[in-house]
Formats: sequence, C-alpha cells, structure tokens
Amino acid sequence: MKNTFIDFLNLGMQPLANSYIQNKNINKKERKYKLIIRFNENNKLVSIKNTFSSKDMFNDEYPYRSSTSKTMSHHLKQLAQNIKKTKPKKILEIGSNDGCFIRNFNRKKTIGIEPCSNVEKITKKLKYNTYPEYWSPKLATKILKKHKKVNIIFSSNTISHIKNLNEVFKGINIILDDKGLFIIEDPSLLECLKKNTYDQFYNEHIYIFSYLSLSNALRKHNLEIFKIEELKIHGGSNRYFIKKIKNNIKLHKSVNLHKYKEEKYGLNNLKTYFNFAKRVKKSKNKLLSIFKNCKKNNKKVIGYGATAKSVTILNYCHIDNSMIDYFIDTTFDKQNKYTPGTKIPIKKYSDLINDKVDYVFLGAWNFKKEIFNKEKKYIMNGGKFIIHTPYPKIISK
Ligand code: DWN
Repeated sequence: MKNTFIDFLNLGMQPLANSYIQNKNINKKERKYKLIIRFNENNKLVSIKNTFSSKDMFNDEYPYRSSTSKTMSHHLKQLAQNIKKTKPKKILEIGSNDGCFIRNFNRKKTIGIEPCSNVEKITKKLKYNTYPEYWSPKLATKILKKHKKVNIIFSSNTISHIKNLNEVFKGINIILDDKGLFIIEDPSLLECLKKNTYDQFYNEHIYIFSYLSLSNALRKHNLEIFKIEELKIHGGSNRYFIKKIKNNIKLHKSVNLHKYKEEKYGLNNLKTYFNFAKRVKKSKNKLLSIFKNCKKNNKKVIGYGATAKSVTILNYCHIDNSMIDYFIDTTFDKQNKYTPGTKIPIKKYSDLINDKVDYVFLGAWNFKKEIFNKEKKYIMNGGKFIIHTPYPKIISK
C-alpha cells in the first residue's frame, strides 16, 4: 500500500535540540531545519518530515544523561527489580546512556549499546560491557557470535530516535531468544495530544508512537505487543512488552484497553491532528503573552531545565534572552553554554531565592513533582512557575 503522508503541524525553523552553543561559537551560523509533523494515513505513524543522520545527532558531544533526574533513576530501578525476578540470563539495552538502567544488574548479565562515545565511556569505566555503536542487524549478528541469544532487550526513549524501524526490528529478531521479551518505553502520542506537549517533537524524536502505529510496524517483522503499561514518566509514556508472534504468551487486557482509548480519542483520524495543531497555535500565543507581561512588569524570569523539548518551545514561540535571563541545569555538559537557536545562557544550578527570581519557566515540566519538592523554599516565599502544559499558565503548586 502506498504511504500517504499528510503534514499537519509546522513548528518553524529549529536548530538541533541538543546542540548547546559554546561561547566561542556564539556568532557562528547554526544548522537549522523546518520542523514539520506529519501523519501517515496508512500505517497511522506520526513522524517529523525532515530528519538528520544518527551521526549528526548522537555523537561524542551528546550532553544528555539519564541519571540527572532522581525520578528517572528510580523509575528504571523499579523496572530492573521486576525483571530480576524473572531471572534472565542476559539483558541487552539499546541506548544505555550513562547506565541508569544496566547499573542495576550484575555486570556479567548485561550488554549496553551506546553510540555516543562520551556517554559510553561512563559505563565502560564502570566495567559494564558496552558497544559504542548504532543498533543494526550487523551489530546484532556481531553480538550474537560472542554472547548467544538474549532473554530481554530493553530500550528507553531510543527506538523513536531511529529512522529505519525495519532495520531495528530485523536486529531484534536476530538476537532475541524465541521466548525472550523486547521491552520499550517511548512518549505516548495519546498523552502528547491530550496535554498539548508539542515540545515532544524535535529532531531526535523522529516518531511519537501510538499503539496503532507501533503494532503495524512490528507486525511486518513477526513481532507483537502483548502488554502495555501507561507510565507517568516524561509527561506520559507507554511501556510496550513485545514478543515474537510464534511465542504463545497470552494477550494482556491492557492492549485492547489502550487501543480502545487511542481509537476513541481519534488517533486514527486526520482531523484529530489538525485540531491539535490549532491548539498548539493558541498555546504559543498564550505563552508569549505571559512572557510579554512579565517583561512589561520588569519581572525576573529564568528557565529551569534546559531540555531538548524546551528548544522546540523557545524557537517556535520566539522566546529569547530578552524574556528569559538564563536557564539553570544540573547537567555539567550543558552548563556555561547557550540554548540552541535562542542563545539563552545556561548556568549551573543555583538558589532561586538568593537570585531574586520572580518566575521560573519549567523547561523540565516532566519532572515537576521532583523539582517542586526541591524548591519548597522558593514556593513558600511566593515563587511562581510558568508552564505550557496542558495550556500556558502561571502556577505555584
Ligand atoms: O528522549 C529523550 C529524553 C528522554 O531525554 C532525548 N531525546 C533527550 C532528552 O530530552 P530532554 O532534554 O527533553 O529530557 P529531560 O529528561 O526532560 O531533561 C531534563 C533536564 O533538566 C536535564 O538537562 C536535567 C535538568 N534538570 C535539572 O536541571 N534539575 C532536571 C531535574 C529533575 C532537576 O531537578
């Protein structure tokens, strides 16, 4: 069947999300692309139109570290504890980052795949077996020769970052034991649309999966989803439990339940996406009016968490250094740099009260609970946050 792509949202010219600018490069021209989101009416896949090569995005300067958030560390630890109960012989993780997940297991039991060599060094130093390569059928064959088949393949926020899904799933079929499980976590399209979190779209998120689209892509490779867990992490993600079709595990009721929710919301219908696009435009205008108001009243506004997601918001809404003084971020590799496109300085984490901050734009809104817990003093002193989801507003709890 011929693919029919329909563009439904234009988020304007954008820089690469994780390309934080060093001081010495501040006047250099940045690489930019048009961020257009499209829906494929045949296979129901939502994707970005203009893509970059993996090498352009995931290289030895990649700044993101999964372990910077306690919420994420705890989340992956819990999953690891559940997996341990099944006594797997070998676990492979695609996109092992700084080892946030594999660190919960005995070194002999895990294989990590992490193509960003600066990040891969972290797990290698801890003596975890890590391949500094991109996931592919070739790599799967190489690992198979050395380690035999694996019982669990896990991947958190990585499969949606790889353009060629056919190659991804071919690799899975090569290395996964016939009775093994492939578990992936990625942002939920349903939650993204419900919460108007259009910032989930940026160059690294080539796809935002729904059950409807992912199951179509898997079926071509004799793989199927047999259970879905709806997760709160990253503002709403799905954990898909996938098996080979020939493995007779019973279908869990969560699959049909989630499918029903997606169909009821209209993820099958183009109209749903055009309606989302209308809400995104409204969201932009409202957010801009909040920022303009702050500026008019000489309020000090800073950003909290220089996320990849916030790059989409800032560039789409044209929010720059005239509206946000600086960002604070706990990630060492982002500090003393500038936000891509909008060139807002990023500082290391500092006290919001001493810095006399009036409003804090929550770039890391997905960790609101963790951040609000940490910033009790600021909140008690009347400190306020600006958030864009589900619609732009000022909040203090
Ligand atoms: O899919 C992806 C997700 C999982 O991670 C990647 N493509 C890239 C990255 O996206 P992101 O940058 O939008 O992710 P996070 O996890 O929302 O980033 C949180 C940022 O906020 C980090 O830079 C750390 C920072 N932070 C902070 O400064 N103080 C986070 C917390 C919780 C804090 O207290």
